[in-house]
Amino acid sequence: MIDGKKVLFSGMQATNVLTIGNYLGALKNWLTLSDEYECFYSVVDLHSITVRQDPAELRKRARNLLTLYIAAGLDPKKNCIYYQSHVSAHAELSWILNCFTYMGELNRMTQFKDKSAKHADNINAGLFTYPVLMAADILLYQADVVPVGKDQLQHLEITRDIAQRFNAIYGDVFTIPEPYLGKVGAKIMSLQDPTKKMSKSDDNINASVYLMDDKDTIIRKFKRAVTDSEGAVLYNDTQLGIHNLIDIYCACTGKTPEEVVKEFDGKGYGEFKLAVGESVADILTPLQERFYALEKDKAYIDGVIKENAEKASYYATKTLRKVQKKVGFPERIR
Ligand code: ATP
Ligand code: LTN
Repeated sequence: MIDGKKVLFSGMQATNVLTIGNYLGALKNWLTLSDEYECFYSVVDLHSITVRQDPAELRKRARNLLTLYIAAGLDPKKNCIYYQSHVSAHAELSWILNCFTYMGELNRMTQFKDKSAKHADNINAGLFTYPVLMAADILLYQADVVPVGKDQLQHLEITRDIAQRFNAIYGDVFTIPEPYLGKVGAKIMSLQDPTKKMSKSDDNINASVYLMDDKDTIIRKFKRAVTDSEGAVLYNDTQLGIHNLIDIYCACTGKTPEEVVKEFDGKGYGEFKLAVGESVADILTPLQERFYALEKDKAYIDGVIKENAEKASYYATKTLRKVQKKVGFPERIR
C-alpha cells in the first residue's frame, strides 16, 4: 500500500516497435487501472539486452516507449514512468532472488524455450534468468496487481512462487502479486497466421499492426489479414482469423462479440475488415498526434525521466534494504 492505495506494477520491453497486441493486451488496461492504483510503469531495458541490441537503437526505442506511455494517456505526475536501468535495485534484488529460484523452474518457462529456439546463437544466462529479473521488478514495489497479456502468466506464477518461498523462510517480506488480464484483447493473434500471437519481433511486417502505422497502412494490413472461406462473420473456434478480428474490433469499440456478429450479419469480409481497420485507426491516430507533439518537448520528457527515477528508487530501495537485512548482509554504516 502506498498512501492508502494498492500498488500496480507493469513494464514493457523497448525491443522493436509496439503492436496493437501490446496496446490492447497491456497498455489499454494500464489506463483503465491508473486511477485506482498507485502505479509503476517501467521501460524494462535490462530485459531488452537478453537479446542482442544495437545500442543507439535501443536508447532511441526506450525513449520512444517512455514517451508513448505518456501519449497513450498515462499522466507521469500520477504514474511513475521510468527506465528500469535507472533504478539499480532491480539488478540487486534480481541477484538475491536468483539464489531462491531453481534451475528446474526456469527450464519450464515457455518464453525461454521459444526465445532460445529463435536466438540459437545467443542462449545467454540472462535469457534463462529473465523471469527472476521480472520477479524482482514486481516484488520491489510490493505490487498487488500486475496487468499483462496472457503470454506472461507463467512469469507471474513463478514470481508468486519465488515470493512465497522467500516469505516462508524470512517472514512476510513480499506482497504476493495477482495478475490482471483484460476481458478482451488479452491475446491478439498474428494477422497472417491466427494460430500465432501477434508479436513485435515477427519478421513479417504484415502480421502486425504497429502503433505508428498510418491509416492507409492499417487498412491495407487488415484487408490482407488471413481469414477463411466460410464467408460469414461468426465468433467461433474454427474461424480463427475472424475470431481475432472480432476481438480487435471489440477491444477498440467496446462492443461485444454478439453485437458484432449481428452488425455484420449478411455482410462480406471486405466490409468487416474495413470497419476493423477504421476502428483501430480511430484509436491510433490521436495517440500518434500526441506522441509527435510530446517527442518535441525534450525538456519535459527529461524532467519526467529524472523525477520518476528518483521516486521509483525511493520505493525500490526501501524493499531492497529490508531484503538485504533479512538474508544477512551487514548493515550500512552511515
Ligand atoms: P517480443 O515479440 O519482442 O517478445 P512482445 O510483442 O511479446 O515482444 P512484450 O514486450 O514481451 O511484447 O510484451 C509487452 C506486453 O504486451 C506484455 O504485457 C504482453 O503480455 C503484452 N502482449 C504482447 N503481445 C501481445 C498480444 N499479441 N496480445 C495481447 N497482449 C500482448
Ligand atoms: N516480460 C514482460 C515485460 C516485463 C514485465 C515486468 C511485465 C518485465 N518485467 C514486470 C510486468 C511486470 C513482457 O511483457 N515480455
